[in-house]
Amino acid sequence: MPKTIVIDPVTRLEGHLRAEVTVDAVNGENQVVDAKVSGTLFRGIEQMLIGRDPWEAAQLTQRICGVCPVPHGVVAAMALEKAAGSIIPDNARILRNLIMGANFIQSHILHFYHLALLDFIKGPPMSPWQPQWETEYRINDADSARLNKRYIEAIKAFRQVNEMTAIFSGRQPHAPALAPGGFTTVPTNDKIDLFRRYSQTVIDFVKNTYLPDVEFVATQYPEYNQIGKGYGNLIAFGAFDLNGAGGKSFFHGGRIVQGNGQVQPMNNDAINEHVASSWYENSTSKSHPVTSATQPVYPKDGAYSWIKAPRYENQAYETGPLARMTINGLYKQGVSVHDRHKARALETLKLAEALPVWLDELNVGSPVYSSYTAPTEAAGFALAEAPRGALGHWIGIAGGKIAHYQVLTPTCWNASPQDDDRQPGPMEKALLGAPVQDTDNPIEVLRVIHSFDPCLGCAVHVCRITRR
Ligand code: NFE
Repeated sequence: MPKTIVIDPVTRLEGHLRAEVTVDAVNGENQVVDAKVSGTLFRGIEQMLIGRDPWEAAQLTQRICGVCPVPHGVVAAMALEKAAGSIIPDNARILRNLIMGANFIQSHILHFYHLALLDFIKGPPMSPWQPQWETEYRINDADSARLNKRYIEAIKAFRQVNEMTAIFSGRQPHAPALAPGGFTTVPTNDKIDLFRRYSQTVIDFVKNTYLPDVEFVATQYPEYNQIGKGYGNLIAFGAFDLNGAGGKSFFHGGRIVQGNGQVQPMNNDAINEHVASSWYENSTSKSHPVTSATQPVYPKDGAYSWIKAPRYENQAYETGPLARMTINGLYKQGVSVHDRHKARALETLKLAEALPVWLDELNVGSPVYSSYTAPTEAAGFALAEAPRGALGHWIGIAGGKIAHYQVLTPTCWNASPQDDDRQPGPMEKALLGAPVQDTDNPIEVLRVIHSFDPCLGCAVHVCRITRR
């Protein structure tokens, strides 16, 4: 008999995700035969920006999320710079790479130790480790105790990485020094020395702790090398401009179709957002972010999410560290739950080792900001990467104010609902076929979902306005 399980909210992720899966016997094994994931909060930031000074987008869009504010601020600034036709000084480009790199690293460490690891080990009998699903945790007591201690060690590690971002951006989260045109703080020898010292600690933590722990968990649950595969369609926009001309990036963008290894070009004109399953006006469906509107309609027949369904040539794509690393030829093992964790950890090391190199390229005393003339009628967009994958901002300016704004986040790609052709989103597809041993404790569903590191705050762009 098929059984439908609802997990609402799915915990240990950012924001609010609801998962509804149907489990049935297939060839004698209970597995997921249908999956729907929903963003259950309203997406509001774009409307809030309408009528504002374009300059404000780099600050306000950072409030979409406390985990990845830096890429939102950087991409918003880049979109306005494109609209204004302005070019930032080299120091600002390097500072952006440094604070974005540190932001990715803190997010990845936080994800593994505080959000994903407890799917695989039994925690101590106290909060915040309990309650946990009543299921078989295969890792023995001694190794579980060792890994549980990491919970605290990882807090220390990512706190320090956040401090690295704050050294150059003024504060973390939500960097005040990040502005269209460049930075409002300057690099000094003291700041550079402190950042360099912290970089070495991070490299050591990732190399000696994070990477071995990810590998160890993978050896204990080898079946997750086969579970959670999904479509095998991977997309990246690319990020970390290395030469100022936009011609050379630390991660280039591209696509891989159905895991065939061949990297195809990525052309943003081929992106559209479907809303058949989303609580938005149907007439806006399949539009490109440069024109698409965010018109809420609730309730709506057939809809089950506040997340739109971005598609590339009307196909669903997974994005994130695994997509970036695979598209850049730096990861070649496949697509699965463990592949997402392993690629994320390997990317963390690659970025941590890049930080001191970029730091050497800063020029103390050289400019960090170029002033520009704010356009009155213009449009611009910027594509880059956030920790969870491909991120784009589109801005339209009329009468000197924001007339149009669209944000396309990584979790919109990954946790998207079914599209207009009823194709499931990447996370929904990855859940199909996942075995579920005990429908009262569907831990396998959580392991697949957490491997994507979803952030629903980003996906629905929620904003809470508190009135005094
Ligand atoms: Ni809220 Fe974010 C990242 C962005 S996820 S964490 O990474 O953009 O959609």
